[in-house]
Amino acid sequence: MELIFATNNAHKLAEVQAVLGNRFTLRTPRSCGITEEIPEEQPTLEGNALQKARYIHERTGCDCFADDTGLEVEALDGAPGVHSARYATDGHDFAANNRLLLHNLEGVENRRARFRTVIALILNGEEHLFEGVVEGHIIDRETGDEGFGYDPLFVPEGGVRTFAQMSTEEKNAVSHRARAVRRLVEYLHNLKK
Ligand code: ITT
Repeated sequence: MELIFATNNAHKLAEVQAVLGNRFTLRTPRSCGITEEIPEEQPTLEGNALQKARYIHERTGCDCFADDTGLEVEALDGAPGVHSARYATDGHDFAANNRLLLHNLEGVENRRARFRTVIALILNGEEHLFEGVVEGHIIDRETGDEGFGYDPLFVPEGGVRTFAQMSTEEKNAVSHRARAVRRLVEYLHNLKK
């Protein structure tokens, strides 16, 4: 089965392709001639995931899905949340975002946080949402070189290493995104039965 994954984030693409294996062929917006940044202007992850998927569907007519993800920190009332990409600056400046997060958590004892992914699928013109969550905590300095975004600061529940100290396979065993993708796959498999 072929699906367009409405993302410009190469890290996400690699993670999702690793969960899907060779049962699904993922196409990128770029491979369909869509090179501009896909708009995400909604106040919720659900709204943004739908906006991104609709943007691609309207332009291609193809089955597609999008992922919107936020890091929700308990002591910061759920921030950066839907603003995770643009927490510190207008762009996707991972280092600046991480610095600001550490600054805002200085002296804060409660380090609990979670990643939440919402996937919006448009299949035969119908919209479906899937969610994946991983609980964990924020450590006090960046650790590890793998992954992207807030990975060097996030340790999933029950572990001692950050996502940035894990291989894609290890991150996918517990991550928010992999959980949402597995729900998507389960849905698609059940359709075929
Ligand atoms: P697309 O919209 O093109 O898919 P994006 O990078 O803008 O890519 P999101 O809006 O979903 O993706 O993600 C917002 C930010 O949250 C992202 O820029 C990262 O800083 C962070 N983020 C998302 N998923 C993450 C993950 O698995 N690990 C660490 N940080 C993540």
